[in-house]
Parts: sequence; structure tokens; C-alpha cells
Amino acid sequence: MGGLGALLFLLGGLGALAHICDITEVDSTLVERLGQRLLPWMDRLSPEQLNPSIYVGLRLSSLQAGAKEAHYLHSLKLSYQQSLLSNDNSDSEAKPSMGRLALYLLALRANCEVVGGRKGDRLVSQLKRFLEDEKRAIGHNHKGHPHTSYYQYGLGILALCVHQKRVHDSVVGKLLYAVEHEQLLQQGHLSVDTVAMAGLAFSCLELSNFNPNQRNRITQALRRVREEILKAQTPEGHFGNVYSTPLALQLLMASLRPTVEMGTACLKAKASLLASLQHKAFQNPLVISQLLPILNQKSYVDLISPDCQAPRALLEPATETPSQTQVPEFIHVTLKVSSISPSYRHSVSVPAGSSLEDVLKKAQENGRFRYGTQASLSGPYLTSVMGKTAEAREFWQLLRAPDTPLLQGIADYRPRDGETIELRLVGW
Ligand code: B12
Repeated sequence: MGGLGALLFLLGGLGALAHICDITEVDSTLVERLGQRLLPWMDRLSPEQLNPSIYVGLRLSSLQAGAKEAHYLHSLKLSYQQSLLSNDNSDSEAKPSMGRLALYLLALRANCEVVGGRKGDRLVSQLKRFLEDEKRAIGHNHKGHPHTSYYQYGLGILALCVHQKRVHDSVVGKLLYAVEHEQLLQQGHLSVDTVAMAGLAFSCLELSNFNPNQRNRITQALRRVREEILKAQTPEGHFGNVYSTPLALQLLMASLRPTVEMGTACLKAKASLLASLQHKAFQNPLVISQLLPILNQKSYVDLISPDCQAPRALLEPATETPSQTQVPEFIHVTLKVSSISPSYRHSVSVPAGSSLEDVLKKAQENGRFRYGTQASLSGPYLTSVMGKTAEAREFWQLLRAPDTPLLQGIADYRPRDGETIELRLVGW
């Protein structure tokens, strides 16, 4: 055992391990800058841009947005209640998905609300129905797949649990089976975000003493989830990748049984996270919303009994640094699509600092390239390329040639001069 191991062992003996995965003493200006990046998103109040995850992240953080925050919750309520509770099925496309309904329920809980009454009960029943449908899609032999994903399945169970609403053993059983049989994969690799979300749901069930007949399985599954997350740590310290580390840390932080091994891994993850913060890796509002709670030693499991009186610092909008008007420097990016016939390969010239979305727009303006997107909580999701729409369990993967999947979406990724970006239709 090295010096660090010995220290952690000693701390364990003193009972101090309970908070070993807490990320404390982060420079408050760095945290504030993260919060400030959420503010412009809170002015976007159209139904497709409202994002309950932003509200949850802020409420579990050390920061607050004052009147803007209350107004945002009000807009969320108007939009979600209207579309979920209306009996009008003609526009059923516009109804929020299971995961969005779950996030909305988390947002209500983050404001210390308990769902109840006629309206609240309908929301809960709706979420339970979604889970039942997904359970049926997985099937009694566990060979099928949920229509959405196991990530949303876990999120649904978590949201009901923090509102102290029980779900049937058979619903929890599907998620337990998936963990026990290592089914939480994406393209054959472990999805750390999905495993972490399942773990957060199990942590809530364990703490709430729900599903007593499955208690042992839940405890074992939690142990497995922790082991898998620790195994997925990269040499730099991330669990999975930089963007799955926030949810992974939420899960480890919520752990009732921390180990010395976890302590060492969390210290390393903290160092890598701080380096990523310094390098401004966190730009996407959804990812920021999953990160802010851990910088305040909180996880979604804390929504079982949220502290709505905790003091939080008021966020001020970031002061703009006037940009010098310079003649923009242009870069060349090559776009490649081989999943269609005839294949496409073309070089596009865009101002330095442009996003991949700008590259796609430029290619569409100038030639035969075509693409389509759909709004999501993470930003614009690429749904079709050259008229070919990804079908169920397929997606248009973004890669930097020759074979490196991008860790950001089209709106956030900024290609460098000379890069080739491939759009590849793959199964997941
Ligand atoms: C499931 C999932 C997928 C599935 C989505 C299909 C499905 N039916 O569920 C698949 C495997 C297809 C997928 C693809 C991608 N994903 Co993904 N995905 C997730 C995951 C685990 C859950 C998303 C979810 O259900 N959220 C809850 C619901 C309620 O929110 P929603 O907005 O309605 O969900 C939709 C969007 O999230 C969208 N989606 C999924 N991934 C991404 C990524 C981006 C950038 C965008 C804009 C949208 C999007 O699909 C969801 C279902 O419709 C998240 C993990 C996380 N921490 O959030 C990663 C995550 C969002 N994905 C990520 C990435 C990078 C991608 C890809 C860009 C990877 C790539 N190199 O191609 C592609 C998207 C490419 C494109 N076409 O635009 C990153 C984003 C990081 C960031 N900086 O923002 C995350 C955080 C995972 C990670 N740790 O790296 N993903």
C-alpha cells in the first residue's frame, strides 16, 4: 500500500471515508463561470428548448439565478403540464418522452414539491405507464430493447423514487437483469452514463427501503455498478470519458459503502475534472447541469430530501470582453460520408472557430450535401444525412478520421484546420 493508500486506510478507520468522493475546494470563480454559461439558455423558453435538467442542476448547485430561476420553473410547468395533461392525442408527437417527463418530475422535487393531487397523480401514472411499455418491449426473456434506452429507464425509476412512488418489482427487475448480464452497452462498450444512472436509481431504492423482496439483488447490483465504473477509469482519471465523469461521480458520491479503492479513484478523477474545467471542456448546458451538483457535493439521490433553504450565491451575467474585429482566418475541413452510394467527400472552407454544424450548413449551401437535425436536451441531434434517416437503434455517428468518435455534438465540436470529419451510419 502506497502513502496515499495508507492515508485513505487510516481515514477509513476514522469513519471519514463516507465523504471520500466529495469534490471540495474547487475554485469558486471556476464554478461561477460554469453557472454563467447556463444563464443564456434560461432565456430560451420555447417548448423544444426548455430543459428541466438545467433547473435540476442549478438547484443542486451552490448557485442560483434569482427571479430567472423561478420564471424558468414556471415556464417548465406551463409547457409540460399542458402537453402531458391535455387529452388531445392528435399532436401526440409533441408529448415529452419518458426521460423528459422524469427530468420534469426531478425539477419539481428540486423545488421541494411533492407530486400529488389530480394533476400530479396523472403525471406519475403516465411515467409508470411509460415504464410498463418499456418493460414489455424488453420482454419476459430480456431479449428485446426499450424503445428509448436503459438510461431513460433508470431515470424514470429514479424520478418516481425521489417522489417516494413505488414501482413494481417486475419493472425494477428488468434494470437489475440488465446490470447483472452486462447489457448496459453502446456499440458493444459499457455506457458509463447508463450504468451510473441505473446506479443512482438503485441507490434511491436502497435508501428508501423500496422493493424489499429485491433488496439483496439491488445491493449486489450497486456493488457491480461501482466496480464497472472504477474499471472504466482512463489513465487520465476520467470514468468512461470526460462527459460521463459527472454522473459517475454522482453515483460514487451517493455510495453508502465507500472503499479505499474508490477513494483513490475519486482523487484521480477530481484532478482530471479540474484540469478539464481549466481547459473549458464543459460548454454544453446538459453536461454542465450534470456537473454542477457534484461541485456542491450533491447527487440526484439528494432529491429524496432536498434542502431548499440552503444558501446559494446569486449568479451575475458574464461581462462580455469586447472582441477585436479582425479579418477572420479561414480553415479547411473535409466532410466524408461513405455509408451512402455514391459516397461523398468534399472540402469546405469556414472561419476558424466554426462549429461542425457551421461546416454542415456551408456544405449544404454549396453542393449536394443534405442533412437534418432534431432538437434535444443536448442540442441539435443529427438525424439524417443525404436524405438517409437513421432508423430505430441506428444513428449517424460523428468521427474524426480515421476512426475517433467525437465526444461532442455538431453544435459544440469545433474542427481544426485540415481535419476530416466522417458521418457514419451505425447500429447501437
Ligand atoms: C442514449 C445516448 C445516446 C444514444 C441515443 C439514441 C436513443 N434512442 O436513446 C446514441 C447511442 C444514438 C447516442 C449518440 C451520440 N451521443 Co449520446 N448519449 C446518450 C445518453 C447515454 C443518454 C441520452 C438521454 O436519453 N438523455 C435523456 C433524455 C430525456 O434527453 P433527450 O435530450 O430527450 O435525449 C436525446 C438526446 O440526448 C439524443 N442524444 C444522445 N446523445 C446525444 C449527443 C448529442 C451531442 C446530442 C446533440 C444529442 C444526443 O438522443 C436522446 C434520445 O432521443 C447520454 C448520457 C448523458 N449523460 O446525457 C449520451 C451523450 C449525450 N452522448 C454523447 C455523444 C458525444 C454522442 C454522439 C455525438 C457520439 C458520436 N461520436 O457520434 C452521438 C450523437 C451524434 C448525432 N447523430 O448527433 C455525449 C455528449 C457529450 C457532450 N459534450 O455534450 C453524452 C453525454 C455521453 C458521453 N458521456 O460522452 N447517444
